[in-house]
Amino acid sequence: MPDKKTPERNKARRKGTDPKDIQAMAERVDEAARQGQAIDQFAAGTLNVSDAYAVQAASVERRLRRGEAPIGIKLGFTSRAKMVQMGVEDLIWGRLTDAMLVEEGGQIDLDAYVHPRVEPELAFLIEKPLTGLVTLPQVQAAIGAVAPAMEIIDSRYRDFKFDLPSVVADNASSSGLVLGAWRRADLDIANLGMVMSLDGEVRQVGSSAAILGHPLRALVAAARLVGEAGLSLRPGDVVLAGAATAAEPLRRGQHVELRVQHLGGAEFQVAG
Ligand code: OOG
Ligand code: MG
Repeated sequence: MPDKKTPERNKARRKGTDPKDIQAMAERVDEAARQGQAIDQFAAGTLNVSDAYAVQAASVERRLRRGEAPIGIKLGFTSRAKMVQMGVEDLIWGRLTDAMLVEEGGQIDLDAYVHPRVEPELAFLIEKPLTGLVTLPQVQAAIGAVAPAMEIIDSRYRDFKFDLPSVVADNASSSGLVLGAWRRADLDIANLGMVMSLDGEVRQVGSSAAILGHPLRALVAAARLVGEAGLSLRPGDVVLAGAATAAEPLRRGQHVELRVQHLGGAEFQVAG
């Protein structure tokens, strides 16, 4: 459609990205994920954070149109270790779909990814709706279960390097998740030891306390962030709380295992 806007109206327009550009950027990150091909991050200043979330939503919408189903959300940069590793200072969130689920004990193929890394997390299962400003007791009452989890992150950007808007647009590097067994969240999870091993060698050691000082705070943050987006955490949703330690690059043939104190563990294999 021809643009009939007067210069005055153009000037009055909210400063931001054109919806057509949002769709084009969404296609770019989505195609990179689909093909496991690295792309350049968006040039500094081309995208603000709120438009980056619009790109994220549009890119995940493309997945849903291909038949994927939403299963929940993930948080990013909830620990100091992750912020330092990636040089990013703000909490972010991304959207998870069923196609990202990797069977516990199962196998992944590196060809499907750009340069995947794995990180130790906790997952929560939402039992009651949660959105907006909520308290820790409200969060506690809304959780059905907790599980040890590993996230497989795979930034679509070259060299795994990005600024905040770029990583938000790329769905917070969401790529895969491995869930251990769920158990009722009736134990104290404030400070659980977490050990991640690659081929039997301990590579990352941390505590659930590294996640915002208490992993339940990740759910307080998740409720606030989805609330700001006009959304809600719904019963049945999975929430990944964010990594407790830095992430480890994955290599062919590797066996990856996470053990979490009192919660058990999860493992998977990288095909050779
Ligand atoms: C962004 C995602 C961060 C976490 O757990 O902190 C994240 C990235 O590091 O590529 O998933
Ligand atoms: Mg993560």
